[in-house]
Amino acid sequence: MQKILVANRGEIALRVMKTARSMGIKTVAVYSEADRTSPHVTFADEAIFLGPAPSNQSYLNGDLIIAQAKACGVDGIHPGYGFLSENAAFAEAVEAAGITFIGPRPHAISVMGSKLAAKEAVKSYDIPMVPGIDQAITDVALAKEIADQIGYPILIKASAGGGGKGMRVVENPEALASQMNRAISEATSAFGDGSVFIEKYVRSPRHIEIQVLADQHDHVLYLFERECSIQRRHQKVVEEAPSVILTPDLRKRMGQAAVDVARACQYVGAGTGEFLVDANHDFFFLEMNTRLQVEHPVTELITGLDLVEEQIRVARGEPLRMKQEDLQITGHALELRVYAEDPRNNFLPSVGKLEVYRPAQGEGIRVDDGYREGMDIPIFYDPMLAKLITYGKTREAAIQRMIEAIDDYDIEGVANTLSFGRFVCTHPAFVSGNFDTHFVKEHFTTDVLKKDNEQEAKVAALLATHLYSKKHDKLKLPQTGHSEWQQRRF
Ligand code: MV4
Repeated sequence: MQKILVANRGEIALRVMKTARSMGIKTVAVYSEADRTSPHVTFADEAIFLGPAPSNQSYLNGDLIIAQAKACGVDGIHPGYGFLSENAAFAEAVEAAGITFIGPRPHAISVMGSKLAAKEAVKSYDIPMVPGIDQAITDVALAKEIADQIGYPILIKASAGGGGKGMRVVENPEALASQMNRAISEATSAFGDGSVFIEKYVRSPRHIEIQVLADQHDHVLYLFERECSIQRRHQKVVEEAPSVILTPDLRKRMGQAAVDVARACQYVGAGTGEFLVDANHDFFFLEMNTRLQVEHPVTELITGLDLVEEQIRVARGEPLRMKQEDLQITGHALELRVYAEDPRNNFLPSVGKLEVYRPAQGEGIRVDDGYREGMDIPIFYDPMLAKLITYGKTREAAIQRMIEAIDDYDIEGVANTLSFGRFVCTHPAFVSGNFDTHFVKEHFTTDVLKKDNEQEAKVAALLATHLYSKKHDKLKLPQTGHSEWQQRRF
């Protein structure tokens, strides 16, 4: 593979190109009107203009991207995450154009893109799943029967859903009919597919995902877990590896389950099995993400692997160079997603100019970002500004580094979630490791940041007074009537 086009923007496009370059592979960027001056464009060996800022006229235009890739002699396309990364038709069209899609086969993408198809595919393996049905259901009477068997509370989910869209908790039989009808109409309008199914609702789960890596020669490895329970409305905020709740035995069982999921769809490349873990430490497979995930760096830091390099090697047909026994967890890594959103104002997206932008740096700190000081943050895309990743020998050390890095990070001009990240990393429940997917809802109010603000304002006022009086002393003229300045000069 001589030349790779990255069909993405921002931090992930840059991150993929850095590895490609380190492997001696030429890089091609694509960009929209809004991204003309972006680092991913200036970094690349070649850059192709796609069109206007809106994604459907640029980064989602698969046909245009493939045509341009062919025209400039690209032999691999890396889709990053989001955009076309989990689009089976795109992966298919890339292959049909004689270009290698750096990711799984279209079959795996489409099977795992449907939750019901995914359940069907893993049926013959012994993978723990939440009690529920694996068929779409529209009949309320039948749903009532099934719900009675499963036992309340139940959860209605959309088969085509993602990010919690179309999910509804039903606490009792009386609420079932109306919730089902709402879920069906929501799924129809959001995904064009009204298929819903029913599961037992796990009340306070932790969200643990397992990274897998598979080659084209039937080898599948698990690269341990990421703890992703710290979310706000299905948007991840802090991720970490390893998880405090996994014992070596549970890690092995979940790892094996994720490997089986990958085998069930003939997976190739880097993928992620999503699981819920309940208070009894029972785990349930939910779904598989068939892309490189935003939070992959924490896995890289604890395993020492470069996941993009592994993706490229596997796509070239190379067998994996390591065995499961060769892999181990070293240290602890945290990732904070820094969003251009205002945590003091209900996380309202904040656009504008990055007047000041100085990322934290230092030992044990990695920043994956795609913006520079002076740039405008476009409104058209995901609001993530940067990923602040810290590493330490222990969880405590990684958390301490994160707090220091947050304090070192300088962003002005655009409201951002650094302060929210600080709130999480200093919260006793997070520090103790005793939290679940309800952490943000349970512990965060805007007031906690306002208190932080008040505290900072007090410190600033004290400091200002102190500096003022110090300066004042110095400026006092000596009794002689000659200032120090005069004495030195004459
Ligand atoms: C669940 C669940 C409880 N019980 N399924 C949300 C997104 C989707 N990927 C799966 N989700 C959930 N599925 C059952 N049977 C709770 C969630 C859930 C959740 C999962 C992971 C991380 C954060 C979450 C927040 C709320 C609900």
